Amino acid sequence: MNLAETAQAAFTEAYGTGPAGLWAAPGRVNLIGEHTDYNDGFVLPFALPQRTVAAAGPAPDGRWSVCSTLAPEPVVFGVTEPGDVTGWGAYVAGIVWALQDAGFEVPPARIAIASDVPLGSGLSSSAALESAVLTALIDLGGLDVPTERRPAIAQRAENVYVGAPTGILDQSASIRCRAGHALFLDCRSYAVEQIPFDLAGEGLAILVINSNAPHQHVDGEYGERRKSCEAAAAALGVPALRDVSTAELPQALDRLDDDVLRRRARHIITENQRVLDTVSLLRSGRVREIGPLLTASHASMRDDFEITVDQVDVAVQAALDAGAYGARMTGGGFGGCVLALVDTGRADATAAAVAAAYEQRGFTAPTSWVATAGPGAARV
Ligand code: GAF
Repeated sequence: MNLAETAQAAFTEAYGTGPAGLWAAPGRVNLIGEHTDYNDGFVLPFALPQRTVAAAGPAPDGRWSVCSTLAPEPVVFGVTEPGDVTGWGAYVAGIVWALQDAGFEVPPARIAIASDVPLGSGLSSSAALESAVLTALIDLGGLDVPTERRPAIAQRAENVYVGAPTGILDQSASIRCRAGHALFLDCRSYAVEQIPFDLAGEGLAILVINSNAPHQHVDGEYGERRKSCEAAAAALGVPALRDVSTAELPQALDRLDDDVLRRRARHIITENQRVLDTVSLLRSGRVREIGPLLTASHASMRDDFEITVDQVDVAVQAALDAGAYGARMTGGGFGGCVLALVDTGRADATAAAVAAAYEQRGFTAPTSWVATAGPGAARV
């Protein structure tokens, strides 16, 4: 059974009837631009082929029910406020709440979820869930919600209902990415440019390496980073760190008297520039040349933003030693995945080199695969 069939079967099993339709939304890899989103900056994700499928149909009881292949007993809720539904169902209840809060009449629905986005690996499994449910409810209700508004609604579900202070990157990637493209997003204006990202044509591949490191202190550390960035922007008298250019960096650093704030700010300011530089290179087809930018991004996350762990640092170094053009952690940090830009023919050898480095260190074995840029959220 493929994923859509699995979701359909889960729906029928839970509710005793078939769904009205199936909607899918992908996880993502962020090529570059980490923690820049909540600083009003730039990001460059692409959608993974791995996705979350929501089988959905109208609910005669006027409420919302959601189950999944991992949790077959439906979570059921009526009109809802933040705090009512907790656990994984909060991501779904949050979408219903955020849509209603934005003024839309959300159709009561029964939903069943199936997903092959790895959970807790920094590949946006929660945004994939939110985006699949959001797209399903919008279509079921015939709601007029323009695509460019949708990520902010899903983000609000996560920020206010779930209580995670995340930016707009993941939901934008899941909803707005296109197959064969990376999404250049301005997180202040929400303007996007679809950047052609055909690596196979260049003889290149993005190898994704799941460090399989246990996520630790993710929520608290994420919130801390966000607060530090806001404190640095306030101290510099700008609305957000996006408003400081790399040319202004030396003076900005001089004006910050706290070493931690200085390093946090330096990561964001230089990372925004690396996104812009990566986009320029990709626009002119110079794909291999983005490698050093990826590696510099990793060093900045490791040394200045301090969000990496040993497993991801070892994976990056092993990939580079095996000949990768560049490598970096992707996602929020404290575990998760690394991406490496490699010649297509070197993907297996690079994965093997990382696995060997892990074995030598006694780490849990990594999981690696070549990622291609898939489509954004849509009806299946
Ligand atoms: C997580 C968050 F959800 C995103 O908003 C973003 O900040 C990312 O970490 C880091 O770039 O995925």
